[in-house]
Amino acid sequence: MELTSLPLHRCLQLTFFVLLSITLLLPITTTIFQFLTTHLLITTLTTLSATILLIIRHKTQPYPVFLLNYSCFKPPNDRKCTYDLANNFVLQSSRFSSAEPVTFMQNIYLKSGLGNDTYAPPFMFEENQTPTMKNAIQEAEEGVFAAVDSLLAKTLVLPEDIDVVIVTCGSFSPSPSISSIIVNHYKLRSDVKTYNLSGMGCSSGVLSIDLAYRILRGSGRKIKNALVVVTESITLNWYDGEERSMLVTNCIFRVGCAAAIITNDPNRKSSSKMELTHSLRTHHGADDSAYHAAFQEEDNKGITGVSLTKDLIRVAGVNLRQHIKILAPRVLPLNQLVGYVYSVVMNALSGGQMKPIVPDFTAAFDHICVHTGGKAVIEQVGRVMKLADSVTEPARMCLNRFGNTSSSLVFYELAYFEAKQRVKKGDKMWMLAFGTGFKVGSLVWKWVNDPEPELDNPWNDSIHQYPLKTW
Ligand SMILES: *[C@@H]1O[C@H](CO)[C@@H](O)[C@H](O)[C@H]1NC(C)=O
Ligand SMILES: *[C@@H]1O[C@H](CO)[C@@H](O)[C@H](O)[C@H]1NC(C)=O
Ligand SMILES: *[C@@H]1O[C@H](CO)[C@@H](O)[C@H](O)[C@H]1NC(C)=O
Ligand SMILES: *[C@@H]1O[C@H](CO)[C@@H](O)[C@H](O)[C@H]1NC(C)=O
Ligand SMILES: CC(=O)N[C@H]1CO[C@H](CO)[C@@H](O)[C@@H]1O
Repeated sequence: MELTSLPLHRCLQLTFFVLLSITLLLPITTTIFQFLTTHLLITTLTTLSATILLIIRHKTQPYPVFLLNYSCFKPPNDRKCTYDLANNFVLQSSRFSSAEPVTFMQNIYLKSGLGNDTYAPPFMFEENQTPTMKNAIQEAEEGVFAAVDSLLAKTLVLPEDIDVVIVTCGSFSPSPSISSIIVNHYKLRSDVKTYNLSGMGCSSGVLSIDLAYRILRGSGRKIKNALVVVTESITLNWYDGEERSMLVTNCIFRVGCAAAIITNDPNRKSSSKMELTHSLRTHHGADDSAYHAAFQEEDNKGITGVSLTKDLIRVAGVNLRQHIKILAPRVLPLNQLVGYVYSVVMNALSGGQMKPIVPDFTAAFDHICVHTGGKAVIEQVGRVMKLADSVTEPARMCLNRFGNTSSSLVFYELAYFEAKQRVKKGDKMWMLAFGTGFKVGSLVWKWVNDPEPELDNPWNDSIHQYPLKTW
């Protein structure tokens, strides 16, 4: 904290405290003073080293990092992917040799937890319904431009203020990249640093915020504003084969895009939404079963798809426990931490006989925002952390309304908390995401302002219908 940024009443309090201490400690200070004046060398050395230490500490102190604001893309109403639309698409394509995969997809769809209001990519609404590169770029551009336009308009950040652009898009990497599409469209500065991440899976929304955090904390404030764009283009990812484990993604993968401005500019703190206080990423890919749990490959007929094994749910549970072990000591309040550490020690002493307890994360956070790739994953997270249904409600409702939009989903969920007016200044929020690899990512946010109702909240026309009674 800089002294110049202290408000007046704080300065007065501080001065009062110092004066009071001097008066109370006067007898002791006089003795120390006499000692120091007679040992001049010690005094000089101590003062000098203390000053140097203070300066070093001040210089190396990382800057606080804020989320200024964010926007989510809400596609137009005529792009809704109802059950009937999805079903007709499958029937018309008549690609399948039997009715079996069709029935399988119908069942999955009805059990998936998705409602009839999610959004499909543009090509599904065209005459010949053929996915092309052009459609895929259209899908990506529509989402990116809508989210970034809205974000720049509400944050009053000019394109020339943007120092870093981080774009993440799981399975679509055109050339020039989506980050170049953004630089070209918004005419960004020539010294802007861009990062286009692809293939990083569903946790990449959280990990691209983590990347912005790492860049901004230590940049000497030469770099102030990072634009983070989290998107996906599903047009080219439709799976045409008949392998069950690969058909699942057809049923739950949907259109979505989000953008955020991350900043370390102290002048913008007062207009920011949240401060990022912790960030943790763990990678569990060294374990073969975790690595293979969600895998893009060719089926036995040579058709490419993403296969989701049943093992995914187990893997998510096991790796979440490992992730929590590292996160817990950093975020838990003392009383929870003591109990947890005790149970871990007992677990080690008893040779694994006594299972370590699951710390109560609701004591450390006011809100938990879980990445909601699928119904089974949400249920597993709820089981592992013993969360009440009310805690996973935003995740379930988000899956119902928007489907699995991959990495951008955590932002749609964040918008749910705001639309429901559940957050306020000072609240702590845990954002948790899982992704292929297998990766787990956590961001811990603290709200620095009371959120105001937003016109462009993606829930703005539907929030009154939620939460739904079913599951
Ligand atoms: C979506 O609509 C179909 C019929 O059009 C219906 O069978 C299904 O239950 C609906 N899904 C939800 C979640 O309401
Ligand atoms: C974020 O944007 C909205 C406009 O959509 C604005 O009302 C709000 O003040 C902005 N900042 C914060 C901290 O919410
Ligand atoms: C969500 O969709 C993405 C993209 O298809 C997939 O990689 C991921 O495994 C899905 N998540 C779940 C839990 O099904
Ligand atoms: C909801 O947001 C859209 C833009 O995404 C806007 O055009 C519309 O006016 C908003 N509706 C309400 C009721 O705020
Ligand atoms: C990591 C990654 O996906 N990089 C992509 C960045 O953009 C170029 C096109 O400019 C792609 O070819 C890369 O694959």
